[in-house]
Amino acid sequence: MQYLNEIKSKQITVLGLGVTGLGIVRFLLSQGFTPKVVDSRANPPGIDWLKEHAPMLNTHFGNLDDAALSSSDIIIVSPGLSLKIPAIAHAINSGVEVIGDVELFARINTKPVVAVTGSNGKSTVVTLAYEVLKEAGYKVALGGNIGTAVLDLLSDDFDVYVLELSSFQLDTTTSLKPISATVLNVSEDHLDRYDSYQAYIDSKLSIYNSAELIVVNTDDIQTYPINSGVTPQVSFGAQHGDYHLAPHNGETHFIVKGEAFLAVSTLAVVGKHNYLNALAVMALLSPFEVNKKQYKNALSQFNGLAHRCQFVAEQNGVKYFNDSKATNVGATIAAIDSLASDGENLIVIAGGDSKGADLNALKPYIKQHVKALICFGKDANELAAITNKSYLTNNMEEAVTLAKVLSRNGNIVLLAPACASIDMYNNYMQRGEHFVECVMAEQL
Ligand code: UMA
Ligand code: ADP
Repeated sequence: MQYLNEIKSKQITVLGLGVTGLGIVRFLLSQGFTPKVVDSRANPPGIDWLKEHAPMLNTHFGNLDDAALSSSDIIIVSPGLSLKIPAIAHAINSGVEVIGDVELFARINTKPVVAVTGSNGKSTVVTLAYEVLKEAGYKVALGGNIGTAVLDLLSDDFDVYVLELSSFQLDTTTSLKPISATVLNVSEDHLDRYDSYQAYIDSKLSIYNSAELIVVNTDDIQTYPINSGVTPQVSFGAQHGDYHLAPHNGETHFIVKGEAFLAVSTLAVVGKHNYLNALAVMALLSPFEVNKKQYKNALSQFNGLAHRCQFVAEQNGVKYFNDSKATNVGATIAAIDSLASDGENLIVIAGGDSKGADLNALKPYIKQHVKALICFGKDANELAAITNKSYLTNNMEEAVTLAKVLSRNGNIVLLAPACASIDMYNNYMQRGEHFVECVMAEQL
């Protein structure tokens, strides 16, 4: 913790008091620091914790322009805040060092880190990697964008950290040296925060800076580092790469460096995207000692995460799936791809805040596999305009009722919004739970 000694006398501001901010405050307090705590909201989520556990800290809740940010030496900023916010940009221009919680973690941590970013599949991959490492006997910590602030995890007890990193977190991180790192895939997301799609991609690719092993996706050229350099690379992909899929003894297998390793049916979760996620895990964990039996156990016990293509119920021969976590176009395409069968068997419920994405990429998938696209939420009109199979509704209740009317025996009703939920819900979990409630409500 030598770095902490170096900054003992510095004026530190924790900017943002959500999950990340609380993690930073707790960590700094445990190390004897008394940071100033700032949030632009009058009542930030962590305010009650702070009042109870650290009432002595200097705070400012409200307009950031009045927070005197430029008088700090170091600001540790939460990922939900853009560095372009004028008060933050002004502080940076005044010479204040602005870093994220992952950067502070990286400056202190001495244990190996497996780092995962990408537009889709991050939480699935980090959770499966965590389960595999645990099965292999490692003491492993799982955190980052998946929901646990990294500084809440810092401890000598762990052998390895598996971290999900968002582009927002990568934007404020420069010192991380992962033992292995991947950009799983890239498709449009968060364009309300970046100046261009390329800026978003560049942010993702920064995960490779200083990585010891780079894991790329042969199906997505955008996941390759811009400067290939000398860092060792391994690859995964559906048909090509060190880790790929191929038939063996009449069944599709995970192929590891030319050898059939395990049948894909070993994995409890289905869908081609999940087979790719499992390949990514194998590539990322190649620096670790994990045998076939340990993989078999972990893969067969992994039932997937809630709100990701989750089966809800079957009613009158119609199956209902909740993929509320499909908050961008790429995830909705993956869900349609993995649930579609011959003909237009899907009724898709979608909409919300598209975050500035181009929704047209959905068109061929809707054309081929979707019987009806039921839209609601902020960008419903824009979404409905991509096909003549669309219906506009006002809310989830209306959307599910209409789906029940339109569906026939053998159809699948899929909530896969291609949009964020924040226009109508607190988060994607609440949206998914509401969908399940509506599905289970009085049957037609
Ligand atoms: N906010 C303010 N004023 C402030 C601080 C925050 O208005 O002063 C707003 C932000 O604009 C944002 C919200 O509060 O709308 C939450 O921001 P935050 O930075 O306080 O978020 P945390 O609670 O710290 O949670 C963050 C991640 N959230 C974001 O990046 C928006 C969580 O990922 C992550 O689990 C957590 O840190 C721990 O690492 C969530 C997420 O939605 C799941 N991530 C995005 C995604 O996956 O697409 C990137
Ligand atoms: P993230 O943490 O990147 O949001 P999740 O594992 O939570 O990823 O999955 C988010 C959404 O993306 C879900 O709708 C899921 O079905 C879909 N998904 C999961 N893996 C992939 C993948 N490899 N490619 C495309 N979509 C995926």
